[in-house]
Amino acid sequence: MDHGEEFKGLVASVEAAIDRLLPGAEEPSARLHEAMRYSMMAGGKRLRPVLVVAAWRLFDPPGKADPLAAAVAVECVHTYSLVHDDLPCMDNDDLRRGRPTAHRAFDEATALLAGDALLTRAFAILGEAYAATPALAASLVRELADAAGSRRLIGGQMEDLLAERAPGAGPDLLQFIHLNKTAAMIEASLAMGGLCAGAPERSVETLRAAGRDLGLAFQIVDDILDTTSDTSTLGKTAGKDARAGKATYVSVHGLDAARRIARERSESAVSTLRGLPGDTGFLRRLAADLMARTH
Ligand code: GRG
Repeated sequence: MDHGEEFKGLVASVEAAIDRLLPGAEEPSARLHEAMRYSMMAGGKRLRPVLVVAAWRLFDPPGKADPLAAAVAVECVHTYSLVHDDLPCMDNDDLRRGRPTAHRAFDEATALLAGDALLTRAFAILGEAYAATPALAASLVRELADAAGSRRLIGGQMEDLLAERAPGAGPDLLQFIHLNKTAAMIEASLAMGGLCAGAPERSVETLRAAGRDLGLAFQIVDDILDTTSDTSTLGKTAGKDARAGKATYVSVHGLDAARRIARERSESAVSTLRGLPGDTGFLRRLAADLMARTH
């Protein structure tokens, strides 16, 4: 099957599961549920949930668990982080996924609560969907909580905000920020797919390692696109990083070196993926597509 069609098919099954697993827009509090759905159904590339399902497909033990609930949980946490990141106290952005940000479409308090509720719903989904396999439920909760917690996603975001207030970040701090703010959730997505499939721990570790490289490449590409692309193509405000004096791979290393480092990370992810069983072609194509965005 054509790679693009395969990606679209996975996105469609993820989006149907999102619709199924989120509270209905009319359920009280209707305004809160409407805001959660507004941000979750706004489109977006759905990279992380697709990674969950793509990793899960690599392994074939009998009776493996359905990965869609885990995929939705990852997308809930990712979307909460975007909603909060866009708030006036953080990045103060008006546009996300090609639409007004949640606090512009609703109001600041509603956006804050919708983000909180998406984060909480993620863990409720894992508890509900994997109740029949408690060990799996526990390992999924742990994987996602570690990736989203103070040592990873939130810690990366904290250091990112601090670096903005005190410019001059060097390569080590930049790497810390990107490994945690971005790569952690991509690592967790691949690992959670492996966990749902009952993959052996060494394969889950290989998935995390590939996710780390893919996540770094993804963030470097995001930094590059912020300087080379435009707002309507990105669906979010372009050129913001430079205006905010942000530490990015482009500001710290320059555009050419940023492109080279992204390519190296993507190639490293591809070679790590080759160490896994099953057909890793789809995941390797995803890594290649990611790099194609910078040309
Ligand atoms: C508020 C705890 C907290 C964290 C925020 C996600 C994030 C951390 C900040 C957003 C800004 C940013 C550039 C983050 C890096 C990760 C990234 C590139 C997110 C955007 O992911 P995409 O491009 O978005 O996959 P879509 O909309 O396609 O899902």
